[in-house]
Parts: sequence; C-alpha cells; structure tokens
Amino acid sequence: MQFGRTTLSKFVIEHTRASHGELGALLIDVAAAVKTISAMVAKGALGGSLGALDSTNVQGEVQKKLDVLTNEAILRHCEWGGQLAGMASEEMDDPYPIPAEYPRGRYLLVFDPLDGSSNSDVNVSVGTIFSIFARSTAGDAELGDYLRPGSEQLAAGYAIYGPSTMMVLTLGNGTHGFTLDRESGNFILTHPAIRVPEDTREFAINTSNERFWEPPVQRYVSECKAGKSGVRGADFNTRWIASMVAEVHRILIRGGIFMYPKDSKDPSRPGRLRLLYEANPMAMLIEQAGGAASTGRQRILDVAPDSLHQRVPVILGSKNEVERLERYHQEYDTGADRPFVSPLFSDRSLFRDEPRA
Ligand code: AFP
Repeated sequence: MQFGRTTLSKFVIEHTRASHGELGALLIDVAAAVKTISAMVAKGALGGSLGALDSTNVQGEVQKKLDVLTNEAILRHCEWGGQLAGMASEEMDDPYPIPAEYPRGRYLLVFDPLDGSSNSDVNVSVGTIFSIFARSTAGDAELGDYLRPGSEQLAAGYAIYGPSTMMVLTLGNGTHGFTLDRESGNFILTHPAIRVPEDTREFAINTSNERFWEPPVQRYVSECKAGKSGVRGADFNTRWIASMVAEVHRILIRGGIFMYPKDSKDPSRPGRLRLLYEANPMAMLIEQAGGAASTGRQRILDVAPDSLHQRVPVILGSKNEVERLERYHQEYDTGADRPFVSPLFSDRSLFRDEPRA
C-alpha cells in the first residue's frame, strides 16, 4: 500500500504551482501516456504489436509497429489539454500542430516515443524520452521555436519499461525517480534527488565501431581495457544494452560513462543520437544529478540546433570520466597527446606508464 507516499502528480503540482502551473498538467498527461505505453509494451507478443512495418521514419530507419503506436499514444494524450503550442517526435518528419478544435498553450513537447525499439522484439528494456520548452506566448509553434539549446529546457525526463516501469524527471531542481504502482496506477517517488557517482569503473560503448572512432576515444577505451596493467591502474567493466534509456538509468543509479561518439562510419552523420529528443533531455537529467554531458568538445546543453532531427556525439555520466575524455579530445585537437599515442615515442616517452590518479 503506498498511501501517504509522494505521487508524481503531487510532486509536479507542488513544484510547478508558482512559476509554471500549466506545466504540471502537461506532465500529468505525459505520465498518462507512459502508463498506456507501459501496458502496450508489457503485453509483448500477446498485444499483436511486435514486429516491423514496411515504412521508414525520417531517420531512414525501419519503423516498428510500437514506434507508431507509442507515438500516437503521446499525441492523443497530450494534444487536447490546452498546454501545448506544438509537438515534435523522432517518428514524425515535421512538427505536429495542435488540432484546431483544441486550445493552445505556451509549451513545446519533444519526444522519442520508444527509444531502443529495436530491442522490443527481444524483450529488453526500452523507454520514452521527452523534453519540454516554453514559448513566450501561446499560439501555434513555428520550427524555430524547437531549435533552441538544451539549456533552455524547462523539464526533461524518461520512462523506462523494464521489470518495473519508472519515470525519471527533472524540473531543473534535481533528478527524481518515480516507480509505477500498478495496483493504484500512481507513480510513487522512490528515488528522490538522484546523484551520479563522480567516479566509475564501468563504460558503455558499441565496440564494434572501434575502427571508426576518433583517436581520443580509441585512447580512452584502450586505457579502460588495459585495466590494472595500464595507465589507469584499475580494471574496468563494460556494458552495452543498445537502449539509451537503460544505459542512462544504470548510470544515474550506480555511475558509469556512456559513449556514442562521432565516428567515420557515416561521415554525413556527426553521431547516431538525436540532439533534441535524446541527447538534450538525458544531458539535463545527468547534469541535474551531478554528472556531465558532452559532445567531447562541447557541453551538450550548449549546442545550438540547426535542424529538428540533428545528431550529435554523446558522452555522458560520471563527471570525472567525462572530463577526462574531454581532456583527451582537447589534447588530440592541439597535438598535445602525441607523446602518449605515437608508437615512436611510447617506449622512450618521458611519461612513464605509471598509474595516474
Ligand atoms: P533504436 O531506437 O533504433 O533501437 O536505437 C536505439 C538507440 O538510439 C539508443 O537507444 C542506443 O543507445 C543506440 O541507438 C544503440 O545503437 P547501436 O544499435 O548502434 O548500438
């Protein structure tokens, strides 16, 4: 029985009443959409919604049935409330205007309805990621209203559909986790004020792309793999779930570093992950929990978007590890890393391979 515990509704109303009263109502609609999606995903094969469609999204990716169904769920739950000026989604080429029959508000909701959906057929945790901005006035949003740096987000969060369904949310006042109590249908505050440990010995990256990474990433990962016998003087562990929500959730709970860096696999793409509805919301959640989120050369929340589905390199998690990898990028860009990485100098380097702090 969860009577008396803080529910998500109580939390968001209390924390938005003064400045953004309508924001609370919008977040409660998002939570309602998450409950619908949680039920959809939990049915698995019994729901008839697994498998792929013969359509592709704007990313050129084959759409799963659940990609489309979950996108619809969020649109239907959020379009009518009167808080929104528009919505944008990974699954829609262009922003979604609020239908004429509904009132408009000042907020913009940007989302990835089912992140990790390529895992949905194999029963691995997937999630929904969302980001909320405010406009200065109500009325219909224009494309430029969506192309704002992540530092202007009012709120961000994700739902993770795992053994339990959780929502993790920030309103700019820390990062807080809520667990769905299926008996009452309430999200209960179970993880208040989450903090990411500043150090870690766990890294997450898709190592099949190693030959395409830039040298600073190759250097960082090879040092982690060298473990006790290398410059780090400690063994590392690795994880790769191929579901960003699951990786970020693990990092919020026990630390770690997640990397989907720039690679030369497809030079037209500066990374795989999308800025507006994956990198930005996750970066806000991680920073609000004391972690760091970078492209390797820039704070993610400072990136000025130039298109709705823009991709960026993503390095986020335990602050000290993210800062180390940023330093490696800087040393690479300035040439200062040559004594470390050039085989010519490695035997005669002035810098012995003693473990550095
Ligand atoms: P899907 O939503 O297409 O499954 O992609 C998931 C994702 O965007 C992110 O959640 C993962 O971290 C990343 O892609 C996995 O990418 P790889 O399949 O290249 O490892």
